[in-house]
Amino acid sequence: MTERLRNATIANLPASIRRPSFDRRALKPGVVHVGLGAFHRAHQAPVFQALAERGDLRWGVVGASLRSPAVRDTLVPQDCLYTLAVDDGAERGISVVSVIRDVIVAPEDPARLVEAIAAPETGIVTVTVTEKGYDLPRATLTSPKTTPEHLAAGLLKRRERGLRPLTIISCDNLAGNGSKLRALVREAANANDPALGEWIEQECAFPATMVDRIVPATSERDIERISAELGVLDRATVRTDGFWQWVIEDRFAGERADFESVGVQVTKDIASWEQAKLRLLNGAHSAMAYLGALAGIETVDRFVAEGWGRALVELLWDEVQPTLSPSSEVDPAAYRDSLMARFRNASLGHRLMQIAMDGSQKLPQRLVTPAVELIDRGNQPSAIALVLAAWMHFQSGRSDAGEKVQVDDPLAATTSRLVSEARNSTDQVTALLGLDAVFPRRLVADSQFAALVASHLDNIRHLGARAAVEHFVEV
Ligand code: CS2
Repeated sequence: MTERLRNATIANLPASIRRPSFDRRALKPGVVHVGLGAFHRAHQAPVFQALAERGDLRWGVVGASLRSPAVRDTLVPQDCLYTLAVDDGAERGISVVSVIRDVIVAPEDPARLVEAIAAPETGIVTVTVTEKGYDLPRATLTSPKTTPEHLAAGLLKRRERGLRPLTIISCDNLAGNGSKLRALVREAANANDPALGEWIEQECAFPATMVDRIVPATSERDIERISAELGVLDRATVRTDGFWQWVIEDRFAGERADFESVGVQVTKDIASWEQAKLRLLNGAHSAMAYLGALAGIETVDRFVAEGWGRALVELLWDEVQPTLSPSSEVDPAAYRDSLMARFRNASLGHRLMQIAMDGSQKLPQRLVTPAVELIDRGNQPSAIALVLAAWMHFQSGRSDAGEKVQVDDPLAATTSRLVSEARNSTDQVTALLGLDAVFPRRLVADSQFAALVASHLDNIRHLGARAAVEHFVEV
């Protein structure tokens, strides 16, 4: 199939495919999005699409990639159109998303991204650059490389031109994502001009957010299957689960979208949502990723289809739930039920190796902080200790069956060296708990906790991950 999904081919799509109801040409570029991956295309872009469908045409998206030209090379030949295939296990629906107007590849042309941020029509910047994208600024604002540098350079131009400030919304799975991004942007700005830093602090808004949608990486098979249904080739298609949630802290600068009208929650109590999501959903995901990868299980649904797998997730949740701050908005029991139903969705095929990526960046906010909080209250977090032991064993790059597993992590070279130098489980745990970027000193200093992790690691080594979990869930 060579004909691509394009403006000119939309009209020929089968009737079952949902098409946009608004005129794209009237769409204004009100949003700049940094990090134009599948998650954005399945999460924030459909929200701006829904606003346009309701007649608010201010929020067309200019997307930017800070890494490779791949996304531009996929989207631009199809007029920035793509399909979203929603599959909640029972029902499937495919719709065309047409809200992206243009794609910028920042490393090729950083000035274009800066200009987009500084454009008068821009009112909102959204950011999905993953946990490791929150780099300290290193370059100057005249040759920006990182996200905070691009943002500070764009804001500098806005201030010089007397334009309105922006609302900059971090949509990454970090605790306090808004204030983290604000601190980095301020740092980049201050290095240039402290008055710019002050303007950003006073005028711009960096709301914290909780974002949730499960988005498996698109495979060649998905592209073939969905294109066959469309009758045209869509190389940018994204598959996702039926559930989605976006909760934004009520903190905006200037004009803002009527987010509530399309199902986004705007709240003063963002911390409770963020905590519940990171610790229950993402925490369980990471647990399944390392234990599952060692046990030779490929997907989330296969993991919870095992009695021991489901029991482990429930025990982990029992352990973590008391660390959640009481909230009138989040009901942990109902939340757990809905998560388990999503995990069981077998039609998504959400691969555990996708989740296993970047563990050193993900574990702190998902499981390490709750572990420290539990220890501070006098409890030993034994389920978390088991997951950390699995992560530590996974760093050797071998599954229990001796197969190679890919450790895709910025710290992979270091962890692999530490693992190969360790003489036994205790050594290995001490060495890895010593990684400042992942574990606070408080944890390595706790000899009881280190011993607990080491005993789990011994079990995993000698029995394998599956039997180690079976042993754990029975006691
Ligand atoms: C996952 C998340 O890959 C991962 O680390 O835990 O991407 C998860 O699927 C999303 O946060 C769900 O909202």
